[in-house]
Amino acid sequence: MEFLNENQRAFYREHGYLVLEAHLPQSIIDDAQAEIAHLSKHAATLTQSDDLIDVEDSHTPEDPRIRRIKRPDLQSDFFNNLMRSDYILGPARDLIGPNLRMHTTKLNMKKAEFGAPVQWHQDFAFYPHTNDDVLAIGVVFDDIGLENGPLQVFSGSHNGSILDHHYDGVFVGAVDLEGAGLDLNDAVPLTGPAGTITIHHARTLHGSALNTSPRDRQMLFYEMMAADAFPVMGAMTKFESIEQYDSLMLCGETTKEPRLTNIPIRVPQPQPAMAGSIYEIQAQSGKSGYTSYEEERKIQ
Ligand SMILES: O=C(O)CCC(=O)C(=O)O
Repeated sequence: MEFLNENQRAFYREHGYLVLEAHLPQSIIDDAQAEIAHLSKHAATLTQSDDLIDVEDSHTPEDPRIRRIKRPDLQSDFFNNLMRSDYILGPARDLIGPNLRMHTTKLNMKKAEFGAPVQWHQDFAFYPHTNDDVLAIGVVFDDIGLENGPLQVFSGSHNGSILDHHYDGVFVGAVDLEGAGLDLNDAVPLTGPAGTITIHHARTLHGSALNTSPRDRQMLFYEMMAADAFPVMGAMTKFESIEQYDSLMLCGETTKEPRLTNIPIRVPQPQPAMAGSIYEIQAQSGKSGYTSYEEERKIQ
């Protein structure tokens, strides 16, 4: 093992998530903040989302409001190098083996006062694969507490079914907690100081609230899988050709022999009219939405 001890691996297997507090040094956090400020400048030229940046509904060029920086690995050598570093790949290899392929990357900004919620969902509902050695590593660039929209997870949900993410017969990427018989108060908030990383299994049910606090919550997600996990037809994974797919290898060896395991899947079809970012897809849901963490849980 490179980073994780057996207890941490067992915790991930049992609960479907893991938090490594203060995993990154301060120098990386400082450089990341500077890089985010640099990439954010583009928003002042936008009236609507484009290929680089997803903006909040209340965004204007005069008062730029960024919801997400898309594909930071493509926009920034810094974030590309961080993804390929042992800080990120070490724990991933300890959990799902030496051969890793990237799925995608995104930097969810969740800015102070207005940062958008992400409705409850399982990543595997968006991209079912032939096996579930699929995970997301969240890199925390601000201190995250209960007030600024922490990622929340349902412990052990990775061992259950893929829940209904449809509304009116269309895939909307969101789960109705009540309908699924789940109690919000059972969700675990993943908090920690800047430099913390979170790891969640692709079948783990998760979401995060609106950030009404005066503190930003900037969190980058590196999503990846074992190289022998292949997308199921109808998944929202980009698969243009085997060459393109192999260009996503992060480390180890690729394969042309997908590993099939006995896991539940659902296909995210039919797709909604607007199949852009998760925010746009979930906006088409009539399912009950998030307010702030405090309002949700009726706490002060
Ligand atoms: O930003 C968050 O808190 C959740 C992100 C997430 O689950 C997603 O973007 O798919």
